Amino acid sequence: MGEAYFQKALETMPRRELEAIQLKGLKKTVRTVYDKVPFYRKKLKDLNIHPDDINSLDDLRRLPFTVKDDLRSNYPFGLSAVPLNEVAEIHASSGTTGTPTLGLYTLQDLDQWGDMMARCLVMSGMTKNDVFQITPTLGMFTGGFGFFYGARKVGATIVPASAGFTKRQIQYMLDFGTTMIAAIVSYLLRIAEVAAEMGVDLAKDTKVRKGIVGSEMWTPEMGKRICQIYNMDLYDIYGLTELCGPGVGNDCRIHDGVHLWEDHFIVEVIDPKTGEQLGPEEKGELVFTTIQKQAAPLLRYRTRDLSFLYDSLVCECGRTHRRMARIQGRVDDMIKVSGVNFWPSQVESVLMKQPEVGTEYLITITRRGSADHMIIKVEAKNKIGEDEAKKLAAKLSNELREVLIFTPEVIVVGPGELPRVEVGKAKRVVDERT
Ligand code: DLL
Repeated sequence: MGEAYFQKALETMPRRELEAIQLKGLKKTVRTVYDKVPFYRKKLKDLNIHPDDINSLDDLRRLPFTVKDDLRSNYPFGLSAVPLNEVAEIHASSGTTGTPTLGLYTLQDLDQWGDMMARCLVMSGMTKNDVFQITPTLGMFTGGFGFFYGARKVGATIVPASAGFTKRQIQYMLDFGTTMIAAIVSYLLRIAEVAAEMGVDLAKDTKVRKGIVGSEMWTPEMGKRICQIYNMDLYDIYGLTELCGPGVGNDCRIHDGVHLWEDHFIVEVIDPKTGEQLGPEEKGELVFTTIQKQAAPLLRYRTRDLSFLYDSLVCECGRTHRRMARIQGRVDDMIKVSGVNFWPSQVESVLMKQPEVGTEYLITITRRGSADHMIIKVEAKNKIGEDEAKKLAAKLSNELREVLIFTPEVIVVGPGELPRVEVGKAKRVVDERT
């Protein structure tokens, strides 16, 4: 059987055609926001840019950035380009503090979101024959609905379980014969624990063989563990509320980078400090310009997410849309301890390589006197004695020093001792210095 696509012509279109779509969409978007969104009109006028000045994709560089605070200060509808009676649905970011950032959609936006999601799901192996369990919340969070709209288009059997009630989730999997599951990454670990308590072996007793996950950073090492527990293939789906929700991109069966839907977004990578555009393979902050959205188009939206674009424009799967490396962290996640900068993903990679270690960890940064101090609490995979725990902690501390350059304090605790998250994203870093 050949490669399956949801929209073959669009997913495999020659780059030249793709770029023509991008230029047309860019011109239209700049024209729309200039005419309809006072915030952008002012910004463009201040920079002396008129929509007629956009003649090539290179002109993108001249456009102003949009940042999260612009969305907050224009909350709720200040950046909308359509009247409220054309907004068909509203979603909000999952953050628990501050003004939420919104996702606004016209009916056409919803339809296109469904298409992008369907492309991602088919890319992750979904067919009409799948029983698809959606474990992210179906509510203000974009996760649940995104998967729902996509799966509807593919025609799979949907189990819209939504978040939480883990025992019940597992029962649904068994009763309905779930074959594919969507989740926030850390929730698959929670399911695995509860399944073990219930005496359910996910690999043997369920039919779940495909997973599609995102919404938080995860390392390949963590992915490997999840695949083993479930005996499944795991796909990485990327997205954010401001752009549409999940479905901005997805990795294909080759599992080498996330294809970004370039007929809907123009992607750039910039140096987060200077705002300068970076080249392929250079790591920096992802910036997206929407080129099809009606309700809330965005120019050069700074995501704070860190990654790099692949140089190569060809992929064995036949898709021509550019790939990015999996998300490596967020600009704001970078932690500075005793003058050394690092990302939590570096810690996760080291921990998950150790077979004696479980999947839960918590990084706490405090001050001891005037110095920074980092404590990493990590669960052992199996019950562990005091001496053994100390030995393992010393080993981990040594391994971590190799990547962090300083020596963190490591405390190994027993399985199940660290707090769990049932609904929403895991919190793995606590900075007590601020
Ligand atoms: O988390 C949308 C989503 C739902 C994506 C379900 C995938 C699956 P927000 O709550 O607005 O939207 O959070 C967006 O989550 O800027 C990234 O920092 C992070 N993120 C999303 N997908 C991934 C991923 C949803 N695959 C923020 N890998 C983004 C790493 C991800 N981080």
